[in-house]
Amino acid sequence: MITIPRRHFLVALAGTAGAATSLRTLAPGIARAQEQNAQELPEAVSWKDPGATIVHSDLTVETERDAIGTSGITSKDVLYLRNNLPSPDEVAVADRDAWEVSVEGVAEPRTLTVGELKRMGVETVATVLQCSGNGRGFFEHETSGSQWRTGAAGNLLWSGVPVRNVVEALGGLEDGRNFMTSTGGESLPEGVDPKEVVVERSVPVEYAMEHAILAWEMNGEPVPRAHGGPLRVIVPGYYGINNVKYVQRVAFTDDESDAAIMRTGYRVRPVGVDGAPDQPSMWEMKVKSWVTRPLADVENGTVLIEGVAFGGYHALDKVEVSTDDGESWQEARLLGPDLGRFAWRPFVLEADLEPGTYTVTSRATNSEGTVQEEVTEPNHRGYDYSGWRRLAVDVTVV
Ligand SMILES: Nc1nc2c(c(=O)[nH]1)N[C@H]1C(S)=C(S)[C@@H](COP(=O)(O)O)O[C@H]1N2
Ligand SMILES: [Mo]
Repeated sequence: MITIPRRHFLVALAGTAGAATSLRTLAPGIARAQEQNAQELPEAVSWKDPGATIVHSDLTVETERDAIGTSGITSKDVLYLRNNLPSPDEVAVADRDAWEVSVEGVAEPRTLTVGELKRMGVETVATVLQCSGNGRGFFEHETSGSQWRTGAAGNLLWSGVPVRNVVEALGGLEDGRNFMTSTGGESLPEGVDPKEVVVERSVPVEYAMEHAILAWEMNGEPVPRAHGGPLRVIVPGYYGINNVKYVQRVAFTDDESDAAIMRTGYRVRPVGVDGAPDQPSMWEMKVKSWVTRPLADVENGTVLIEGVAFGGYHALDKVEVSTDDGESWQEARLLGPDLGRFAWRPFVLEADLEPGTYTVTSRATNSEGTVQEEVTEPNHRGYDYSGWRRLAVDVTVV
């Protein structure tokens, strides 16, 4: 049996999925994965582009690596989907302005409609939305959960009211409120302890007061139901899970939520160790980048090597590209407008390449001077693989 190094397998997979390659020419594992990818888009997101997405399950859809373009904003048609539970049904979001959210832990706690929130102020922010498990498929240890490669991330424009405006309108925070705890509006399965299944996340209150918004618009349209409409919490710079969709309760609390998804879930810990509240929570994102194109063979001459880069919690400073597996690096050119600290930036390096095979990768640096890691140490749940070595792609120039 021929063993393909895992990275090459993944690259081959990314490059062939969606293409009309004969299944017979592929290794059995790749063919199997391709058959899985041929699964139809779930009904809730049937409007997405089937050629640009990989369906992992009814609740999880990934963006194809080369479907991220160079314009900087991710279209909803290709954006990944990650649901823990089915979204509230259509009826619940039919009248968007009537959707209600209860606000607690303020001087005058109240239930507000989206219509009322829209009169409290508006702000627009561009953010990377990235699942904690993005890159899980690059870890070598066995991990449960979707084996995402690069496609559980997008860069979106969100409009909504700053959390601070809402707090001010309701008389300010009560004393001792250390966290903003947001609860998703899904109906929970019966016969299960709600604390075990509810999507409820806490983030530090000072950060929420500075940066979080309650968003009703995404990329110039009402937030699609599958992506959290009518109302979604956006915590720029924080991992996807903190961006609670169809939010029905925003509570300023003394302590972090005791829901499983906060208490033991999304905790970074060594392989084999159980989740516990004293381990780091998946809050601030790391500096990261990856090459998106080319993934298939290219003609020799000038080759445009494209990708995306972001600073995570901090702003992006620069991104470099290597065509020799990390031996040497050249600074890439950032494309388009700078959409701020929390956005990603497409990049390009115009490389003159002779025929041959090149191991191409990228490495970003944030405004604090932190350089994207070469290798991500294993963690139990396989969170955020960001190591540039395994994110590399092999490009054949003919
Ligand atoms: N209410 C609710 N919010 C949620 C989730 C969910 O299942 N329910 N999933 C979280 C996770 S794990 C991620 S990565 C992002 C995914 O957002 P998207 O489906 O819009 O891409 O939403 C987060 N917010
Ligand atoms: Mo996620």
